[in-house]
Amino acid sequence: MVALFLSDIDRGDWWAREMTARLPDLDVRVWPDAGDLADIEYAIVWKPPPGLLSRMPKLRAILSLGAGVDHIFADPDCPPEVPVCRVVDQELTGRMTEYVLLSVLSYHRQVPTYRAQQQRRVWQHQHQISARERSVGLLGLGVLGQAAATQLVALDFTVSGWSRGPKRLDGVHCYHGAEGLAPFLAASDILVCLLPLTGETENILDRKLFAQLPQGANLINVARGGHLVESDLLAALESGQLAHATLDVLRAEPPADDHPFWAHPQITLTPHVASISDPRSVADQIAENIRRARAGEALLNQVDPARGY
Ligand code: NDP
Ligand code: OXD
Repeated sequence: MVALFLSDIDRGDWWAREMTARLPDLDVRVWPDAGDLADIEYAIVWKPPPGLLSRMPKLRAILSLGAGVDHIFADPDCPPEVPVCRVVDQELTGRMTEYVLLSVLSYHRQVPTYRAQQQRRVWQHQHQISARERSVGLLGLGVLGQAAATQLVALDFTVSGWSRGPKRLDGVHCYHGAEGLAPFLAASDILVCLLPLTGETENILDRKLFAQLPQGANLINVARGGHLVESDLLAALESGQLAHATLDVLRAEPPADDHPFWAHPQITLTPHVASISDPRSVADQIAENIRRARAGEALLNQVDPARGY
């Protein structure tokens, strides 16, 4: 039983240890030491180089190292007959919820304004509204969007969410589909993007969308850089349509040295760390999927390639 582990951001030795602790007969080869690709039955991957997966004739499952699978479907030669599974994990969900709460609370309590004041040596109160008066909109009400929404409701924010299909969630104003987008945006002082990157959602964070938010809204993008039209964000910050943006993900990671986001006073960047998969918990479901694939059982968290998530 042979698995390939491939990621340029995760520690291969740690993952291999966690996998063989769960499946002692698994031969885990850490890329680029793959040996003969014809041996590989399971690919545990983050951003596999295009064309590589199609060179593994015995491949039985492609196991994403993250919740998103856009990095797999970006490969036009990804073998269509091989199931693709994503990560759904309590630890990963908890970390994302922490990041969203941190960023929302920072906007709610006007941290960017006070930081700017400090730089100018200004000691001045700003009027503070209550959480109930602050509306937070979540683009995407899946595993991560729902978890964040629940905690924001618990903090008494006014919370809305937007999804593809209809949803009912306690305390959350739920909108869906193209017709639900405009009323959802109009009710989002703070907009959090937690959508998967698909053909339908690419470039969704654009000038047209920003114009439908309340003036001076804040943006938190923790989904994918491909959702954001970067030049439209710069224009919206310049015009005051948006006050500030927190970006954990970018189209090119890391951005070029001369990228305007690095030094922009209204942009906070983090290096794609909102929620990193921890092998100590995520290896359980990857091992379970390998066991299931061997036994011919249905896999956990298999995605629909037609939907792209
Ligand atoms: P899910 O698949 O559970 O949820 C996706 C949500 O997006 C669903 O509510 C879905 O609607 C909605 N959606 C998808 N397409 C559309 C559309 N065209 N219009 C409206 N709504 C749509 O994903 P997760 O919550 O687990 O993860 C979301 C994303 O977060 C991942 O794909 C990944 O890119 C990103 N991520 C980023 C991390 C980071 O560290 N920055 C870490 C982990 C994930 P419906 O419910 O109707 O299907
Ligand atoms: C993920 C990510 O998709 O870390 O899990 O971006």
